[in-house]
Amino acid sequence: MLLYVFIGFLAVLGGVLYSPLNELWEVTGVNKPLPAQAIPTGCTLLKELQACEDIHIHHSTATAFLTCGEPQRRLQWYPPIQKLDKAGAKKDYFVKYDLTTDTYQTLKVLNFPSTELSLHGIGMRENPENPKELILAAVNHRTSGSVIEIFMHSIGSDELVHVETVVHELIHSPNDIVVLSKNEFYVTNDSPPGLPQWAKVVNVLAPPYTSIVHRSSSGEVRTVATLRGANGMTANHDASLLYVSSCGIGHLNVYERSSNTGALELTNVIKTGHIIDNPSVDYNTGELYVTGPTNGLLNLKSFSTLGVQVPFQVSKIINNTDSDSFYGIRYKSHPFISGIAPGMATVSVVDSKLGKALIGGFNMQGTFVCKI
Ligand SMILES: *[C@@H]1O[C@H](CO)[C@@H](O)[C@H](O)[C@H]1NC(C)=O
Ligand SMILES: CC(=O)N[C@H]1CO[C@H](CO)[C@@H](O)[C@@H]1O
Repeated sequence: MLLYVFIGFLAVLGGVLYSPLNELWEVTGVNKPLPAQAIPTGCTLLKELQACEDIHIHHSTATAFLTCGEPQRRLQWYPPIQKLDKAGAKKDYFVKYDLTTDTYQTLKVLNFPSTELSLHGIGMRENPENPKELILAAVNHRTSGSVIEIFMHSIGSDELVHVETVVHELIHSPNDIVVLSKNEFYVTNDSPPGLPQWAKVVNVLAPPYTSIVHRSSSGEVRTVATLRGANGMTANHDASLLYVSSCGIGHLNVYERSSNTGALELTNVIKTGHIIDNPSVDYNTGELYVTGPTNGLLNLKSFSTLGVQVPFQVSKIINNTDSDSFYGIRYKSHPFISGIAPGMATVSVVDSKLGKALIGGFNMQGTFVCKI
């Protein structure tokens, strides 16, 4: 009898959990075949640019900005995945990459008061007060706590000038940034506050306890949304929409933004079927690209072993013009580039006018440069 009750209980539980578990199973990718080609067609691996976690393109000057470091130090210090050996927390660096000539240089960082620069997500926007300047905001995981660093860059120069370090209790586990002006930005927290270390491992499955925080132009900081597994984030060209990934379940959430109050309203959820990270927009077309590993287990292995080959996929998200748009399906997600990377691919950026793409990853031993 007890057995039947137990089986009945399991059946009910299975029914309730079927949909979320099925989604989870899909994103683990253990049942998916490996990509046919390791290095994707049209791509080369640029070995010099390593551990480049986040990339943004300034389309009008065909320049990409990357945050790079050393993959072996990511095994030591990287708070988002519980790597807490402070010996690994040194100086990452910023690179600017010219997409027309395929040349790059490391940017000099001026006025920077700290010796620690452990970079993660970056946000970039033209300065609304001076279009010859770019504002670059970066997550810095200092050993004394994570902060947001704001820099200014004169277009054409090889310098980043530090202007502010933002420390706030609501910005406790920052992941990615959308910057709007020298003062105003959004940031995702990829963990709830005060979560014990052991619990962070299951965080991706947890209820919607992660958040998006807004800092207004007057400096007021508040939480404007909570969601599951908040991670990479980007905005459309006029920042009327924010795209935020729920990493472990492969969803890209679309929020409408009020430019007056900074409030966000969830208007759409796009399902990609693989783990997704740092989304990016090709501002030539408005189309979106999301990148992530298609094998969750190999991916996890790459967090503790250098150079694990991890299959990945870049998906392209476009406006749905098929007949099912009638049923309210506004977006469609398609595979765009797939292959195997030396580490976890976390971001891709595309300039369709130049026919170029860059694919980086926080522990990748190189960056893919692709002709598309
Ligand atoms: C969808 O179309 C609108 C209007 O043309 C455009 O602004 C937007 O960027 C497009 N979105 C995507 C994901 O392609
Ligand atoms: C900027 C950003 O969103 N980075 C994420 C990209 O992917 C890695 C791997 O999951 C995350 O740890 C980062 O948070």
